[in-house]
Amino acid sequence: MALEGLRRGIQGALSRLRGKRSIDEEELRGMVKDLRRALLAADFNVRQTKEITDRLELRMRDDEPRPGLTLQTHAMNIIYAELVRLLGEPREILPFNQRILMVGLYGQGKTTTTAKIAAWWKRKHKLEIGVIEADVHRPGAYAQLKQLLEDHDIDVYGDPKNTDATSIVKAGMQQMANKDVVIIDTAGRDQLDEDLQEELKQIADIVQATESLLVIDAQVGQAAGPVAAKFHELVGVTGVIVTKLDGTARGGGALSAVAATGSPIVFIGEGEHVENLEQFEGDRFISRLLGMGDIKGLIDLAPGDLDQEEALRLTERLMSGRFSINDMSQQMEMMSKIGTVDRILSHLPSGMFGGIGAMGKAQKEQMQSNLERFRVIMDSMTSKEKDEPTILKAERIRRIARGSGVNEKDVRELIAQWNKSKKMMKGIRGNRQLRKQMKSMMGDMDDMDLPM
Ligand SMILES: Nc1nc2c(ncn2[C@@H]2O[C@H](COP(=O)(O)OP(=O)(O)O)[C@@H](O)[C@H]2O)c(=O)[nH]1
Ligand SMILES: [Mg+2]
Repeated sequence: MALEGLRRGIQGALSRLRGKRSIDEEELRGMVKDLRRALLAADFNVRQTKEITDRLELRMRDDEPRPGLTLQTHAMNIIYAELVRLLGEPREILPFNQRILMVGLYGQGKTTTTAKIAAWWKRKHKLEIGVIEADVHRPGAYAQLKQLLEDHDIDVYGDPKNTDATSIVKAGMQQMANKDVVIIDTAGRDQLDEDLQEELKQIADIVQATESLLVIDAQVGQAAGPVAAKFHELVGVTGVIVTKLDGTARGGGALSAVAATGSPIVFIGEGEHVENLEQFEGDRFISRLLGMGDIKGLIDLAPGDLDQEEALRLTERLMSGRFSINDMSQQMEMMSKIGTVDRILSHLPSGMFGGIGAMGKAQKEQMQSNLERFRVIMDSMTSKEKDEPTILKAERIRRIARGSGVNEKDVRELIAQWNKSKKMMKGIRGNRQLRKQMKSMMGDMDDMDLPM
């Protein structure tokens, strides 16, 4: 996930408090220093860093932790609240009757993000979506956009031979007139120069955009603030997308600098692929960053045909104590719809699988391939067997193996996995703190007592 370094830095700072009931001056100063270093390394500016560390120091001295809360959790809650405050209020854009103008400097990820947003809404809402490629300065922009969206059933309009962006936009808007959403990708420059400004203004005039979304590469760090302010002046930015958060340790700078301009961050990009887009909400982002998990974000990753109610019900049932192979199968089904194990793990509380870091690449790949094989095996089980896996003895195992075309060993492996998952679920239930986290994540985030 993004900002891995910051996560480790904060966790390192907090680890000084592990198991402690009180803290002495020297330890407190050490912790504050660790936190300062982690924030600066993630490119938060000096003033913001000072604000956060000062508040932490003050509140660690003055605030009495709530009864039952460890000192470490207390400190984590303070850091959580401060970071969420820094990132500002979230804003969701609903994809109905929208004409969306994408703007930004050269190479920031505009074309990629145009495709990502179109695909995101298509996946979640099954709407009619059209995109227009109006970058006439970069040869191949149209082909790039078409290629990004080739499997997505989204109309792409462009005219690679035409060098007049405004006429492309006019024709495109006509062709896309009855779409629910039209997204217009524009050209960028190294600088926001006169020519580009003029072209953008003309396009904006034709489009009469309902939203103007600015795309900024996280790599630019603090400089994202002035860029956002400039574009805002020009076209009235209604939302910002910070891209390439996967590729830089310094993404905190871009996020916080944009938030400080008052333009809401609406999405973040975390990879080159069309599906590497996430809706941005500061509290959820920070919750994940701190290893508290983000169940709602996890569900966001899923396509529209994953019943969210069902997903929450399943999670609740898993937490309640019963756990059949049916439940495991459903859980796996849900996981595979959502995506790779990697993405799922980054949304779960870090205590859940003994910490994300504890799971190596090979292990993750193993889990992914198990998912696929297990599904085949489960198809050959009766519902009674799935309900009461303890009845699975040699003869049934043989039958299932034959029915699903695998070795008996594979079937036994599935049973072993079920046993392991069951134990893990038991472990989670037995872990009061983790249980509370799960509960608060599943409940309404608004009336959430800090998710600990
Ligand atoms: N790692 C990573 N690469 C990205 C992301 N978004 C875009 N890119 C890459 O950045 C480069 C420039 O992107 P592009 O969409 O062409 O930028 P544009 O000039 O603003 O349209 C391409 O190689 C993209 O694949 C992201 O979120 N993460
Ligand atoms: Mg482009």
